[in-house]
Amino acid sequence: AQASEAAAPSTEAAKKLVIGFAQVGAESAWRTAETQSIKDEAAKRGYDLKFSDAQQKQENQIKAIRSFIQQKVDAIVVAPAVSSGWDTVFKEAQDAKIPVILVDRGVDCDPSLYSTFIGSDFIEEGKNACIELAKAMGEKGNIVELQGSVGASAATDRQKGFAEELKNHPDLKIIKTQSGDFARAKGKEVMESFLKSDGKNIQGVYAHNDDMGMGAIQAIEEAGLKPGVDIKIVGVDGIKDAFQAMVDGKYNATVECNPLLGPQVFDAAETLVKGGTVEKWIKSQEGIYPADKAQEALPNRVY
Ligand code: GYE
Repeated sequence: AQASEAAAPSTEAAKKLVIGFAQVGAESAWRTAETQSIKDEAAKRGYDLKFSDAQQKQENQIKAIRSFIQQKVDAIVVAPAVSSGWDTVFKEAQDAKIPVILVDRGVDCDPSLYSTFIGSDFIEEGKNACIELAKAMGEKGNIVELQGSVGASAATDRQKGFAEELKNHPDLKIIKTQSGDFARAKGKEVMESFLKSDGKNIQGVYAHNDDMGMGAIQAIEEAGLKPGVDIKIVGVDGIKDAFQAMVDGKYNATVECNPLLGPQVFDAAETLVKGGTVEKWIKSQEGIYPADKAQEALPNRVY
């Protein structure tokens, strides 16, 4: 008995973790970078990563989580497509004693049903986006908003933060707002419809992510206007394409949101599997990049 007791800790330490990751999909360059970060880090640590792509559907994520529970994984990582509707399945994970780690988007369920949220302060990002857009627009004019996926915390809170900050800018106004689903093609489509109905009245675009901002650039150019000049554009994420567009004079600022969360996610998983506790919100550190900082920053961008 003594020998096996002595051996237990090292066996435990050497045990390779089995982790289930219920990803949302692949709608943006940001999300592709996040998936890569998590896969790379899992490989580096020798984990067995069970990866599921939900194609933007919460029901697929719930199915994936149930299958992870059945397979008795050590921990479940979820990037929640939407913020509501998680109580039942998270309770099932809890009953099976499997920790649930939320990555990049939040939920509105009972907080005791998950271990931690690892990600950004979207309200702060929305406020910063507003400050940057106000500067680019000279504190004056009409804004159209390209919202992220309906019901996603990243969209709800980016909208909220921007709207709060907007109160400090009396000559700026949002005249249209619609979801472009965090995707480039959809962002372009929505921007086209905004230009059709309000063309000459639009001085600014607030895109909840850079991919939709890139779509807006295309729509504005096709309408014979100059993006970044005739119509100012600010987005969130900090993808390489946004930096290139700023260098090209077509984009005015990006508010960074860090997708490279693999190391933090698995540090938390290891602690939780060992029975330890982690912060309820492990917040990302991120920068703000107006166009005049783009040239210098571009070579160092990794996503
Ligand atoms: O900003 C966007 C994406 O949830 C923070 O989702 C994430 C957002 C990110 O597809 O590009």
